[in-house]
Amino acid sequence: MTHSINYGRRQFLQYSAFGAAAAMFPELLLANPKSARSSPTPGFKPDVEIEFSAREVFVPILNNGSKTKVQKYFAKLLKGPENTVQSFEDNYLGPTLSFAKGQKVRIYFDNNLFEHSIMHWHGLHVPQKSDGHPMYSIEPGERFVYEYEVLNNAGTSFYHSHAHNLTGTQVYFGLAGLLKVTDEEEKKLGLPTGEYDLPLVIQDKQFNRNGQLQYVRGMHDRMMGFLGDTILVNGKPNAEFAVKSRAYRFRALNGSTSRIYKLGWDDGTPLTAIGTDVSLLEKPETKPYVMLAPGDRIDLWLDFSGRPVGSKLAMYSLPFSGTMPPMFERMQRMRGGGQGGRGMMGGMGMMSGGLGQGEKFPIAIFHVTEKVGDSPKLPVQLVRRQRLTEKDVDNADNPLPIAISERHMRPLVNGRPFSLDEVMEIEKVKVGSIKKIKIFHPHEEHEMASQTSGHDMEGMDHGGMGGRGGGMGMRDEMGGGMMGGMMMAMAHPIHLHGQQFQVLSRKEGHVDREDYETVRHGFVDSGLKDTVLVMPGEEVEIIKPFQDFKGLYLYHCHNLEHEDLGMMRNFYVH
Ligand SMILES: [Cu+2]
Repeated sequence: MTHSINYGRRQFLQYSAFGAAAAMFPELLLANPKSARSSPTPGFKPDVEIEFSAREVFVPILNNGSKTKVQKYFAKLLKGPENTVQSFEDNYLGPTLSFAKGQKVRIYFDNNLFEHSIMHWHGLHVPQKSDGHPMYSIEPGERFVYEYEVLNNAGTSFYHSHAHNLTGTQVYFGLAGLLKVTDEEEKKLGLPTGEYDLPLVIQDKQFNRNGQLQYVRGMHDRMMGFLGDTILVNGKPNAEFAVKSRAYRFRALNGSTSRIYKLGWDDGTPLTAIGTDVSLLEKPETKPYVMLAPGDRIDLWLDFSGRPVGSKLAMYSLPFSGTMPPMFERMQRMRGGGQGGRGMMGGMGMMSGGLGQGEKFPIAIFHVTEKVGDSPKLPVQLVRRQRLTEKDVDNADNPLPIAISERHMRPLVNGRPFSLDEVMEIEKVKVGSIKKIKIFHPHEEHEMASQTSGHDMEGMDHGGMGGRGGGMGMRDEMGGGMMGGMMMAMAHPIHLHGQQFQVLSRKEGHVDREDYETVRHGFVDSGLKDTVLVMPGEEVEIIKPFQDFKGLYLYHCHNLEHEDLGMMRNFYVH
């Protein structure tokens, strides 16, 4: 028993003691949420107006003549600068949007799917009604109108489906696209633009023999997360970029539902990050590799200056371990791994694909095809940010909890499953405040169950797993649904809607030292973020402002299978 475990448990009991029974907020449930926004606000004068629709189409993804059924966002620019919408033919990815800070944006979303849907602006700080909360999911044939001012600084965000219970499915089948924000501060830096500013949207898919997408096949896939065996970059397999001998900005987005990437060059050359999630960094950071969890973005400065024409560099997802339960990782190794490989476990239908979490595989090849004389220089200083400290928060000694636990094979946050409009005391936040939030894993669940039964914390009735390695035997993995504790032994990318946060501290959990060493140097925690990867047992403290807007803002696991299982809650900003 380590100090950190005791600490986590004590904290959790403390929270549950003052946590009142979950309360419903009828005033939040609008008389009819679906009609919340079906027409534009007369007083809102947009600089940019875009008509979005989502529908099923067939596009060529694999280079074998087949076409794959996908769900795709289409966009038509009604008003605004011409470069606002960049669409892709023959691709399932939604158009890349380019917004400028200060622009007022109105978006019409027409749902032409055969199921409900709603769009979420991941990373943007927007009013609650325009955030794409699943309570606003609209039915086929319906329209939703978003209106917001771009408050964000320059950075890389994205947009994707946040449909109630269908987020993972719809994102997997294609409903996502990149969103860039520019501002004056960024323009002065002379960073690469135009053809030298490229997306690197990374996703893993599973295709059947007919070239059709396959998604989760059962509870195991949902719990452990879906892993496809085909890696797509910008919607295509076997990605290769023809580049000139100069510097580029690549905006890497992990658009996978569950796969974590560890980006690095095959030859050991370090990587330089200039931005994370929603914002540029204060200074470039050079890392041996960078970790990219589902929902994360990292802006990379890739400099091919001095590389001879004809040279090729391979970017890989490098091997790592410790993000999955040890038994799961052992089975992956037993299976033999390798892209497309299917061993014992694959044959038993235990794994979603032939490519395990943390295995090494290529992401993209960069082929230097042209020599050019000049290249922009990497700025020493990027942007100036006022870093928030514990002095800025009003709850330094009493952080808001985000506790990761599970019950009956369902992952939970703060002990409760998702509910569209339910808020606990600990989830109420005064608008304008700046809060410290602690993301952690409570332990000794059975004890907590006895002490919190009848209160608002569920999910503590899986006895004695103690997380990673503690009594997790073959029986848990293999024996008919006895997978209790597995969620606690997994890494979870925790995403908070609304305003961006900064990471204050990480306290290592119970991941083996050797395993943690395979990921440790890849966290870029210095920038403003909206998603943070929390390793098993790890305690991550963040500082998040809740300014400008009232209403319900989600916080959830961005492992989208977990999200759809209900690993999501609301903060009520009031
Ligand atoms: Cu999760």
